[in-house]
Amino acid sequence: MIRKLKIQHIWLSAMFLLVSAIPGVGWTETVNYELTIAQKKVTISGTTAEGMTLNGSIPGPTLRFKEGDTARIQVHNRMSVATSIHWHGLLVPPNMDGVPYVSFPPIQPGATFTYEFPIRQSGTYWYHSHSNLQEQSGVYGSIVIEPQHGDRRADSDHVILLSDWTTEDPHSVLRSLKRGSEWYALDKGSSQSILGAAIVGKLGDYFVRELQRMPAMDIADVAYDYFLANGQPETNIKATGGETVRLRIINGSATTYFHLEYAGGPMKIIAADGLDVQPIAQQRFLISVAETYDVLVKIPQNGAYEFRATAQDASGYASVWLGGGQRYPAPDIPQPNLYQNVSRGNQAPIWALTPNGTMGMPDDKIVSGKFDQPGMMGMQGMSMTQGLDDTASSVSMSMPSKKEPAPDRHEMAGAIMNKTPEMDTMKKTGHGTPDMPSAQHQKRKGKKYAKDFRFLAADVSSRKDLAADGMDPRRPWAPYAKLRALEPTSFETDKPIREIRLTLDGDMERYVWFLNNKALSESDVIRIRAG
Ligand SMILES: [Cu+2]
Repeated sequence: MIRKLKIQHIWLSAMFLLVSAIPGVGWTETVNYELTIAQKKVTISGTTAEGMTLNGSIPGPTLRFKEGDTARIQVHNRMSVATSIHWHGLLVPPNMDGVPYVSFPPIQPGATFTYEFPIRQSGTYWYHSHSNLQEQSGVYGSIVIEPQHGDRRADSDHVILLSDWTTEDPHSVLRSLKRGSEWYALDKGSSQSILGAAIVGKLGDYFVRELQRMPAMDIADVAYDYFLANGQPETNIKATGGETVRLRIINGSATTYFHLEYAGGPMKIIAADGLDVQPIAQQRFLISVAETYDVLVKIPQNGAYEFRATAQDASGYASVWLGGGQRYPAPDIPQPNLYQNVSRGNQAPIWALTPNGTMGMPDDKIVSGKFDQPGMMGMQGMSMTQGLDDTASSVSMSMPSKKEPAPDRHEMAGAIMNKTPEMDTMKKTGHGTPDMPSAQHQKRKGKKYAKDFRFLAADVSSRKDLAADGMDPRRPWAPYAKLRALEPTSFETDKPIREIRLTLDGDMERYVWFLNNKALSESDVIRIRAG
């Protein structure tokens, strides 16, 4: 009898241990959502266009969960075309990832698909259609996951979902891009000419670029009608003076990078892509497509202060006013000086004309597709950082429209926070300071020059205030180099390291993209071995 009791006791303890070891078990809750995707006419600032809505609106609803919950989301397709929803950044089983033809068959017109998966993380994420160009048409929304044990860092918590909006059919946008014309550049005033280069004193850079047979540089390829925050070019968030507000900023745009700034003071970044980071204060920083940042801002005692997301090409912006009363706008961001060549110091490889030059390995190896060279790093005595740096540089040079910073070397976002000698020079040369709200504001609309036939009206040289990306602290790169994880993330040192080279390249005229000299459509899987 005693013996039996003891066994029972051990059995129960084992059960208890097992149950507490599985996160979520014991307090798991199934959270249900229904999303209906439909084709609908959408009016933004008085302009109506064909859109795709989630539960009747753009963006779709914010899906809220708590870590440990089970998500059960029914997606109804009320459109005439197949669709899908992908949960960006969520750790889900492969068949719930929502990538059509890869993880599941697309959701056919009239059909319903039920996603069900455990919520194994917390933070700010988003979801979007993974079919054709539906994301550009409006099929996206935000995901907020509370941590298991709560978070008391802010008095209130708001999502700011940024996006870009064109009244043009996205397929016609893609056709224009593939045609390689200057249509959008003329439309938004980023076209270039030899005369314009002379006006801004960059004739040298102009000729170098022409010699490289490179098309005129641009920051963004599409001219948008509007940039949106939570579906509107301008919106309000209720906030009280003295409050600390957590803004969950999501870049749900199709192609636009944004400079973010809050007129009420610096933003403290506390999380990036859903993961908590060591907090850093930033006055202005760049958010790339599909990224999320959580920031804390302090609301000043009186007034409405603008949170502004300016498209990187400075063709327009979205505004969110925090608080009420007198309005304090965020400052304008200077237009990009597209005539200025990006520094070529450590980017020499990309200017070479052979694969050998661009990829740093013999041509015959590249031709035969032997990119994967285990142990190459050791042979060349390259450090991990150098490798990363070079990769980042070649990405930024071969695709100027999607610029990634080379960590450390070009990163200048911090300069804006602490006044530097360079900023004094800037003042002397007549540039404004970043913290001075200017009286004249950029128009919110992206397109504005297409109907203006004045000589050079659409040329970069006719813009008043120009600044080069990464070289002028008023146009900083993304803050990656400054972000630090809360826990160590480096590789275990006793594991063998295998380097796989991926060279991203593109033909900007034809708008086709390459991985290791092969068109994206021809690229194969990358095989890796366990361990
Ligand atoms: Cu995504």
